Amino acid sequence: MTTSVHAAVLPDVGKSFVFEDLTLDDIEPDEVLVKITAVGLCHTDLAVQSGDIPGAFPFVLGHEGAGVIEKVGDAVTGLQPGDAVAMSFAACGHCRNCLAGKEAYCLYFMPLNFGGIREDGTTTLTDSEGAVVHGNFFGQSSFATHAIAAAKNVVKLPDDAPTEIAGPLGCGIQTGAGTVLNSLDVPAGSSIVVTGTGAVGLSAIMGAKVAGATTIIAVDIIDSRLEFATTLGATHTINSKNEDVTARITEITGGGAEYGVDTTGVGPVMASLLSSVGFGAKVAFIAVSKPGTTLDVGLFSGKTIVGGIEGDSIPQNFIPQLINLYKAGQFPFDQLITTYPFDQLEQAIDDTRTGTSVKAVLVMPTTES
Ligand code: CXF
Ligand code: ZN
Repeated sequence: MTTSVHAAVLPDVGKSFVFEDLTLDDIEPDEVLVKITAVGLCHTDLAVQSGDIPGAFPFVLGHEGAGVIEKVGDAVTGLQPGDAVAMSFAACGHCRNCLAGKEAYCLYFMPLNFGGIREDGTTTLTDSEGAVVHGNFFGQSSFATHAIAAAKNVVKLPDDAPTEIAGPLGCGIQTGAGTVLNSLDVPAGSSIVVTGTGAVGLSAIMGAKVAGATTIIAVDIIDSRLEFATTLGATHTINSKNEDVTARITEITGGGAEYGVDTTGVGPVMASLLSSVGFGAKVAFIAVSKPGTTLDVGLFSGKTIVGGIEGDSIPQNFIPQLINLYKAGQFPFDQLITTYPFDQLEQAIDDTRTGTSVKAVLVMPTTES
């Protein structure tokens, strides 16, 4: 049976979202139908809108969805209608990287998450004229009242989890925290620099505090964000508009930090991070850079650079861990979130671009299903 959904459709690159009623296909045996409760807005949605990452148009974006399962396919085990879930990225599950437990590096990550089609090439959405609208963005397309996802790409939430704000755990928040806790595996007592204090950077800072890093340096150009970073665990802040980043970090750490995370994707910021870490340091670049961005690597001998995806997370393991840390008061990700009604998507985008909101979450209207 198909489902009528209300969705925000991106007609093409550079256009605004248009709200439309669409028809969502029936699920396949390995899929679930999720009634979306709320969905986070991630900079990757905006990168597709601006054309910095290619997409398939018209396209329903949204990839930080959380909600309640309405229907499960015949082959699905371990999930049932009524389960609260967060949705995460799509991975094929059978390529060499997936088989090695590295699903964030699925060889088919880009087509599965940005291609607008299921793995078997079919599409899931049509408009009122019967024309194809691309869905399956990050295996979900959750800027809509319902979404289809492969069962393996959803994470069952504990009964007392905050479903309304859980969606961003599936992308931005796991990316920041996971980069520190999984990709870099930062040890207690170490020093780390995080450039950019958006949702991903602040999640990296919270992750660094959880890891027990004792020198956590936040770099940004907005003083209010740096102050916020301090409340979440940053021990030092640097406004790179006013201060020499490398000189300050060298002074604070006595010769260069041990770990670095760039969440800006801006060439000169990444270069300053590279020159601010010492020999033996490990640096993760995790933002989407604008096409044409160049990086002056300087003298990076003795340093390791990784281009991480999704914080090397295995969402089914990592998201429940983050929720446990949240419940223990050690990972207050709720403080990053500003909620908006779904129909205020454009306002949420404006506030995200201007920095008024750190992590916008769009809450779906409550209706009988
Ligand atoms: C994305 C960024 C672009 C590459 C794949 C992962 N992260 C999430 O928004
Ligand atoms: Zn994202």
